[in-house]
Amino acid sequence: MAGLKEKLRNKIEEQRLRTRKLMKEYGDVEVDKVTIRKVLGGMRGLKCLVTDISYLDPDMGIRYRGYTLPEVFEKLPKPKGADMPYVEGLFYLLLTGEIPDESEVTELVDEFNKRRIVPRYIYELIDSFPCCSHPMTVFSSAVMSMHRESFFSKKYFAGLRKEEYWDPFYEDTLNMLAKLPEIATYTFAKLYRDGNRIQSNPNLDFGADFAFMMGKEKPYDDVSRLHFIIHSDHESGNVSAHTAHLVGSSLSDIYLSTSAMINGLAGPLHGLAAQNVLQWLQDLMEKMGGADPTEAEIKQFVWDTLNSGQVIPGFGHAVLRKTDPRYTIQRDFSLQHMKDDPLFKYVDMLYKVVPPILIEHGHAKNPWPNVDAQSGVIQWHYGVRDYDFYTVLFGIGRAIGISANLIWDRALMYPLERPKSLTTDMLEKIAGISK
Ligand code: CMX
Repeated sequence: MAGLKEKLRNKIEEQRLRTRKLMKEYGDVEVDKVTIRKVLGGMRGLKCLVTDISYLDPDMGIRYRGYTLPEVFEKLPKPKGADMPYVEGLFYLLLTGEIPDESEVTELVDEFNKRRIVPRYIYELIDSFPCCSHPMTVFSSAVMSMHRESFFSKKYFAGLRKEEYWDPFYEDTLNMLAKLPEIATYTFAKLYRDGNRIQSNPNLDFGADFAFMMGKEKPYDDVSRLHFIIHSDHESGNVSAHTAHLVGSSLSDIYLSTSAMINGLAGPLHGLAAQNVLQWLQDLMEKMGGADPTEAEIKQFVWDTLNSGQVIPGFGHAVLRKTDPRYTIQRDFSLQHMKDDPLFKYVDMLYKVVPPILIEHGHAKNPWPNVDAQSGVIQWHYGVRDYDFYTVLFGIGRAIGISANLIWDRALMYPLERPKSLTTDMLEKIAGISK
């Protein structure tokens, strides 16, 4: 993979000059104002992170390296006969900012295939988990246990110049990403299919191999590519990406950082929402006894959820203020491939019914659907009905984005993250509250 690595090396040199200049000559320029609301409010919106891999526009949604999602899907090369692009091509784009050509993407597909063999102890580790373990726990542990494979860690302790950190980090990253489809599908097989696994096929690309190991026919290969691509990155402030960045800043390797990212993703306000959407939709279906609900019945169900103090899963977002384009892309796919699916019909009705209710409810800043409102329903349609597994699928995608980010973090030699905390007394004093 000399081509990609050399390209990256040149880009790193250029980028280092830019960050060095900013730090040296403009280090004291103010970027944002820190208010008590931001300190107590989960740092919502505080501009204090940097990444060039993706940017989340509140109205337009995510852009990868400046490209909107529809542009990404249009421009990236696709495998023969596929409607969705290579996942490997997306990784190339995130890493370099360039759309790869056919030969560049094929080279990366080959590179991933060379590195895909999963060490035996990973299978044994997965086998050793007690039944009813959540797949995210298993997935996170399996990834973390590969820390022993890290070239970066070994080289660091042998003495490595800071300027060269990114090189072994890059090698670790390719080694890890190439193994994720097999680790995830073995976790699936172990937890839900009595350990009956299908071995990977070295002639397939990332998305097709994942579908193959899940035992799924077409178009599940495209479903997988679509899913991994739209979940890969959402700039740096979300819990999973930020966790990876934070843990990586202590020079933990890619395995430890990715495992931490997976743990952050496993929370119900983040990646677990796709699973919650499914549970919630099925409660609704059960209530309807299989009959098609009227709009009034759906409205009542939404209000009942809100009045019981719960959030409507799959709606709202910390940054977005319009319908998530990741939702729209999945909706378009569903309209093309599964428009008569009963659950999809529910999702479509909710798309019309929920936003006005959330506006009337008056709490959520964004009443529109997010990525999770739709993703689980597609998986359900294609027979992946063990919905605890949905967040693992999100995790594979997110690993691709955070990997590109972490390689760049190390390349630009970003320091240990260490914000300062205050006490409540101090905040009251700053506010001028006298006791
Ligand atoms: N249903 C009901 N209430 C909601 C809501 C929803 N879908 N979304 C937000 N709210 C409420 C919040 O709970 C909060 O209530 P309080 O003021 O009573 O505490 C209020 O609206 C303001 O919240 P916000 O600023 O609009 O949203 P946050 O940035 O705090 O939270 C998110 C964002 C996604 C956690 C929230 O919208 C939510 O809980 N949505 C449902 C879960 C979900 O779909 N998560 C997936 C997110 C996608 C991703 O992981 O990328």
